[in-house]
Amino acid sequence: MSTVIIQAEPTQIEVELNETALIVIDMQKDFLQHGGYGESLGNNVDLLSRTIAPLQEVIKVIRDKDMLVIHTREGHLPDLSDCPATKLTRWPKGRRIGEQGPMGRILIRGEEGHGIIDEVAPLPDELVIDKPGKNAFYKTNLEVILKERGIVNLLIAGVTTDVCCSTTVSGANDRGFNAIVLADCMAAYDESRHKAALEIIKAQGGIFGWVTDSQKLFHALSKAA
Ligand code: TIU
Repeated sequence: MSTVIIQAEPTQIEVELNETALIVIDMQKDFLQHGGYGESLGNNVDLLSRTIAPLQEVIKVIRDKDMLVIHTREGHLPDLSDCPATKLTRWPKGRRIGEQGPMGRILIRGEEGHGIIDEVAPLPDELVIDKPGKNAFYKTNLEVILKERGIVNLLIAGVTTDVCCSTTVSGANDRGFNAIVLADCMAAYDESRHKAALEIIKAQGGIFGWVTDSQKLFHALSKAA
C-alpha cells in the first residue's frame, strides 16, 4: 500500500496508488494529425500537439510505478452498424465518418487514422478500449475492468478536453470513481473551451472531479513509499 497526496483544484486529493489508473483518451491520428476526423470537422489539429511531451512523461512514470494504464480509441465498425445516423450525417458529404481520407476511412477501426500516435503508443500488454461514443463508459466494458481491479481513482489525460475527456469525467463521477484531470496532458481544439471544461469539472467544490497537472503528479509520486 502506498498513499500519496496530489495537489489539485479545488482541493488536494489523497490516493492509494494500487487503486489508481491512468486513462489516456483517444490520442489517435484521427484527432491529432492532418487528414483525420478532427480536421474533417473543421478543427486546427495542431492545437492538440502540446499534450504529447508531458503525456509521454506521465505514461513513463506511471509504468515505472507498475500502475494500470488504459488507452481508449473512438471509432466505428467498418459497416458503420455502431454509428448513429445523427453522427454520420451531421456534416457535409466528403467530411463524414467512414469516408476515405488520407489516413484511410475516417474514424473506422483498423484504419491508419484510428490508430494511437506513435509517441504514446500502448505497450502490447496494455488495455485498449474501443468505444463508439465520446464517453469511454458508453457501450464498453471499462467500468467492469476498473472495478475488477479495485480501481477507485482515475488520472485522466488525452483529447479533447471538452468532448471525450469531459464526458468520460462525468461518466466516471456517476459510477463512483474519483476523476483527476491532468490539464497539461489534455487539450481542446479551442483554448477557451479547454479552460471552460476544466472550470466546470472543478467548480462547486469539485462537482465532477479534480484538476491537476503532470508536475504536481510527479511531485506526489516522488513522495511514494
Ligand atoms: N475524442 C474526442 O474528443 N472526440 C471528438 O470528436 N472530439 C472533438 O473535439 N470533436
